[in-house]
Amino acid sequence: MRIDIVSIFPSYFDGLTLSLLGRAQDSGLLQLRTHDLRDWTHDRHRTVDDTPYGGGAGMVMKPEPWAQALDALTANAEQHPTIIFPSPAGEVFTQEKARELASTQHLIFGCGRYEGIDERVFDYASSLGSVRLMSLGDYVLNGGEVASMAMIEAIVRLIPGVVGNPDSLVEESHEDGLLEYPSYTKPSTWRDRPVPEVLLSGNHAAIAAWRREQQWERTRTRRPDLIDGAASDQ
Ligand code: JEH
Repeated sequence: MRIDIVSIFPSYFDGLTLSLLGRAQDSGLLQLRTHDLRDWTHDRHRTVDDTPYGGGAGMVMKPEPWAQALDALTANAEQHPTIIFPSPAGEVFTQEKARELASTQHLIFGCGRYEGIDERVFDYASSLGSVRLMSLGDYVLNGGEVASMAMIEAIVRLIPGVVGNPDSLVEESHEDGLLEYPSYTKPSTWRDRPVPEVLLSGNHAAIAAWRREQQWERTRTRRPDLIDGAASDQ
């Protein structure tokens, strides 16, 4: 998989090239490249923003640097890329969408700042690839960088061979839509807090039943919105 990231803060992504993603890149499964949007400006001040038509607070990103960036990144590409623009007005990014995007060959993330990007860029980008406006969730960020990092981490760990422990992905693919059960490790009593007795019993059926009950109880109290979609046959 090839991932191109366009941002006015490309160094935000330096941390992403470490650990998980670093290993994926070394193994040749992932090619991750960051690009500075200002490289596609041609004025002395490398201007990427301008005032909004119709008035209003803040600035809007100019379309031309974005068009030149997208032209350059799609020029020699074998395949029609998926072009993701993080946006508070996008479809909400979910695990299902991460799974879908993990099977694509080429992703481009366009990270906006200020009040966002001139709307015509999304239409122009549609002539170069499949455009997706995606939101990380219903809260306001200052730009698309943090959202892109979260989405890339969620997508890349699903590429076969990227996650260290494939067992955890097998477990995930059998997910039932419930929250996880609680986990404990040694010591069995820590600062007067014992591990639940059943986990020390060696009774595997009792442990499985207890964990399942914990999952239902936590989902009911913390995420009642998940209950309708959860597998009730367990
Ligand atoms: C934010 C890309 C580019 C800030 C505010 C407004 C909200 C009402 N989950 C996410 N939140 N924010 C972003 C995101 C994702 N993905 C995100 C971005 C950019 C992504 C620039 N910004 C900053 C920004 C306008 N407000 C949006 N409205 C519903 C709360 C009020 C207006 C636009 C851009």
